[in-house]
Amino acid sequence: MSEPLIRLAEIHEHNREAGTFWVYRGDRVYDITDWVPNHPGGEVILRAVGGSIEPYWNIFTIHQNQDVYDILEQYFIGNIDPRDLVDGKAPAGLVDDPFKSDPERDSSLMVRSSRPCNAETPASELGTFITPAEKFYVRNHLWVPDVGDAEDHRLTIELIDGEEVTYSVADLRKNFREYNITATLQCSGNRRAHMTAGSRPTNGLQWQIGAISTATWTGVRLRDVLAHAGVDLNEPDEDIKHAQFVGAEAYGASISFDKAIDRHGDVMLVYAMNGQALPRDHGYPLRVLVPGHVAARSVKWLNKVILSGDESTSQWQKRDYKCFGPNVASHNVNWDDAPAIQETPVQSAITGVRQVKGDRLRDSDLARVYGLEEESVVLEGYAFAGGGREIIRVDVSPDNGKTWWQAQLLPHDKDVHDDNQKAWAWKQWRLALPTHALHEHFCVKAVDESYNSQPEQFDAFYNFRGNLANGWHRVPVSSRSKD
Ligand code: HEM
Ligand SMILES: Nc1nc2c(c(=O)[nH]1)N[C@H]1C(S)=C(S)[C@@H](COP(=O)(O)O)O[C@H]1N2
Ligand SMILES: [Mo]
Repeated sequence: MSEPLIRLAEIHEHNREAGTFWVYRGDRVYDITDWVPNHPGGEVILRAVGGSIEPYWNIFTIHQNQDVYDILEQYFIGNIDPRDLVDGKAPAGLVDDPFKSDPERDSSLMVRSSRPCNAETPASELGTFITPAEKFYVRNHLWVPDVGDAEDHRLTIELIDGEEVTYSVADLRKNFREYNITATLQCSGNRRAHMTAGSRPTNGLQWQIGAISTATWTGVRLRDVLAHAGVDLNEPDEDIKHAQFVGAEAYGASISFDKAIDRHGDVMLVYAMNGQALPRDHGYPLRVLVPGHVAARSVKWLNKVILSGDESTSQWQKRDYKCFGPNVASHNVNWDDAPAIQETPVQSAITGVRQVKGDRLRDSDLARVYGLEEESVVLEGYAFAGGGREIIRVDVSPDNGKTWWQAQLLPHDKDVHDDNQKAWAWKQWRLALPTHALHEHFCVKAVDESYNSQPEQFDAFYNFRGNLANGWHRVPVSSRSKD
């Protein structure tokens, strides 16, 4: 054997106190020092250094995947000395399960990884304007922290001079005006599976169309709380450039200070969702809501807001949630070359395709709206743009892009925006087409009020993390269900 043999005692020395970090899996040893700053799961990886990664990967099941094994192999440095093996293996050990107090989830959610929980809203629920809280997609990087009594939970605001002001959730409720904002949250990985299928493999959870949902959120405005804590909103200290948010489990992210205090930005500290207390998965007892921005900035289980000259230093601000050119890969990326994703581009998807005929067609308002008499196909879906930009049009093609129809944008059950409020929520759309128009693939693309739209293909927009996958959504004509 040409690989060096390494004693377990030597591996143990390369622990989190050391400058270089080693781990083992089976009888193979890896020096992962260079990987640590690139790890999508952040610094929690340091828990395993100096020992076996297996008990951690049994818990963080997201790693039980060939792409992850391939990354690990790049750092191979040798085998464990057989003198330290029992039945050809080194001991894996036991670790405490950090997910043991995670909540129960609705069984209809489509689970992409169970520990941490990442689960998408089923297509059947994407066709309604407000997503029921228990069907709202869940995107957790780590475990759900157990924060105890909601009203006692504390939020600390750290001002630019280092001074801290603390509020309980009860203080927030009592001292500030309450607002309701209906807003869509979309994960930057929504539709990543389509980028993979339409172009090349991407790292990350392979979400379909359901890493997006909409709720009515209740809470107070961050700008009001900052003003109370001592920030001069009219002439703020020029050194303040960012508002950083820290979650109770270790997650963190930031937004620009301008967005944080924008009178029309509607950044909120929310404690209720669809009229009920926030569910634990969605940030109980307090989360930030940053409407119009990628959902990664809406930090859950909020502990702290830090006003700063700098962005959050977290993994999820600095090393992830960025898009690079199609030629850039995980081995040659310079993370500092791109800004963190904040506002998001136009997105749309087809959530249902039904065939309607006979009495059902005559009884529906489709016949009246579209003048349809013969057998028809009804398509439904959503369209959404970041930055509060309104969706002005949804174009649907029944023949892979040769001919186009405009979908009907559905009115919402209640009027969600007042005159000054931006378009923070998605639009539901519907279109009925005569069956003779169908050919191979339906496609959809939406257009926002700035006339931004979506790319036709994925190749030219490929990025190795599969973020912001918004190529035209295509579904085979044959996928229609009979009504
Ligand atoms: C050398 C060892 C490791 C490698 C190569 C590795 C690799 C990766 C990769 C590629 C992902 C992204 C997966 C995806 O998004 O599909 C990931 C995520 C993650 N890893 Fe690791 N990992 C390692 C060790 C660990 C350890 C020991 C822990 C915990 C103690 C850990 C915790 C996590 C967590 C929590 C995530 C989720 C991040 C997210 O949801 O975005 N990892 N890891
Ligand atoms: N504290 C904390 N906040 C977080 C996350 C997290 O893992 N921890 N995930 C972020 C990401 S990437 C997304 S897409 C949204 C998901 O919110 P949801 O689970 O309520 O749908 O929360 C964001 N806020
Ligand atoms: Mo996300």
